[in-house]
Amino acid sequence: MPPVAIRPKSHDAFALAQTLMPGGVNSPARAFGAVGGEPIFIDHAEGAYLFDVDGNQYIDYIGSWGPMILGHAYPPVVESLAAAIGRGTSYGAPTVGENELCELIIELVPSIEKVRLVNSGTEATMSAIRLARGVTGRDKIVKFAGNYHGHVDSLLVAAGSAAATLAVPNSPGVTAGASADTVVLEYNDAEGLEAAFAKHGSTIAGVIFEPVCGNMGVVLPTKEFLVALHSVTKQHGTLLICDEVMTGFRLAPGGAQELLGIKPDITTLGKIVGGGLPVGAYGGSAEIMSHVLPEGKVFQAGTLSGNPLATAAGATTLRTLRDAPPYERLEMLSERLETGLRAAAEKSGLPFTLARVGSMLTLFFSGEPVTSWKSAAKCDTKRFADFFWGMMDRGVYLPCSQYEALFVSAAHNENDIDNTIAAAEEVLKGL
Ligand code: KE4
Repeated sequence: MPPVAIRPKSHDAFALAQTLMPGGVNSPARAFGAVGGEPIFIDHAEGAYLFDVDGNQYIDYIGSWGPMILGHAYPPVVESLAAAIGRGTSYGAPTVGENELCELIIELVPSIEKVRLVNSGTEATMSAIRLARGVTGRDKIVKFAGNYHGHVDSLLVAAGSAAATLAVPNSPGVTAGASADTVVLEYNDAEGLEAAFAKHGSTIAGVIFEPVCGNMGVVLPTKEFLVALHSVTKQHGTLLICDEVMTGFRLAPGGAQELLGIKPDITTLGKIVGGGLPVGAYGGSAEIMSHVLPEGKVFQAGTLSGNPLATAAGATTLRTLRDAPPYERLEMLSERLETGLRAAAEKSGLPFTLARVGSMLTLFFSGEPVTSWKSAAKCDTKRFADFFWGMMDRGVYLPCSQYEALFVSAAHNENDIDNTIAAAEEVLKGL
């Protein structure tokens, strides 16, 4: 369904952007490829709202793809940046701000004793993979179809057929060599995992997984899958890498590992940890992290890692989540949204399933529960695109793909939720 409201300034900005940047964007997810139409250019944001360059206001459920758990332009974060910016923006030397952010991460994330700050979730997962290989001296890495860990060459691979598959690259430029040591399995397939380890166990350096998936839409792990992840990695001396870039500080102060009792060897973080500025992190036991240069020999570096502005925004965000936890409010608002969306979808008679964990939610246009990439791939993405634009034209900005999670923030209120539900009722009955 093409957008009804016209957005001339966004249209013009996008026309120019396409002459400057590939596809007119700096990250492909923003190009609206999955829903058609043209991306909307944002002028500013505040609390739960986005304002586009044509003056339209939207209730925001992207939250910058996760970071904005406290809402946009959260005053304490703005104040911390204002205080920091006059002191210089980057020194290339250690700062106490890095100590403060790392102390908060170690305090909040159960499995982390030592942590290294980087600049994105991709850098975090890339470094975690290298660390697992460096610690174990092994080459192979296991990942799961439908799990996204950033644009790391060895993780940009599609699942092949059969249980334990040597992956094939699914992006030009990713060489067969780069993905030769990547084994791709089915999420929530405990038996397939055990079979892969029976075959390759002694050569597997690490298993990386999303503890609650957000990148095929929200998919919860089964208990059996979590048990198998812990048992096979322990049994074979493989490191368990919990990718909490999206779930970290989102589902609980200690992320999905606190909520689900997961005990990873390495945790990767991003998004919320920077409060909307570029921060990623990876951490684990002091022993494992002692392998990272300059303490150990595993190389990793970054000019802007631990940047004073980013650590100020990140530390203020984590301090707020620790001292004034919004999780009860997030649960109340998110449950209200789930209940309303479920009722609206039921009233429409359309096939759907809905998955939610805390303030992460996905309405799937499929009558079959989504438990892995195989079932996720059966969704009616055309119908999702129509739903997306119908909501957008009613002032509700959803993630622009069926295979993403919607995020509720502490800045949303009951009125926002009820307006979202009312819009969904209108749109769904017209699909
Ligand atoms: P970044 O490099 O984009 O900071 O993080 C990569 C990453 C790693 N791990 C998980 C679980 C992630 O979800 C991500 C990034 N998430 C996507 C959206 N689902 C970012 C959006 C984008 O690519 O623009």
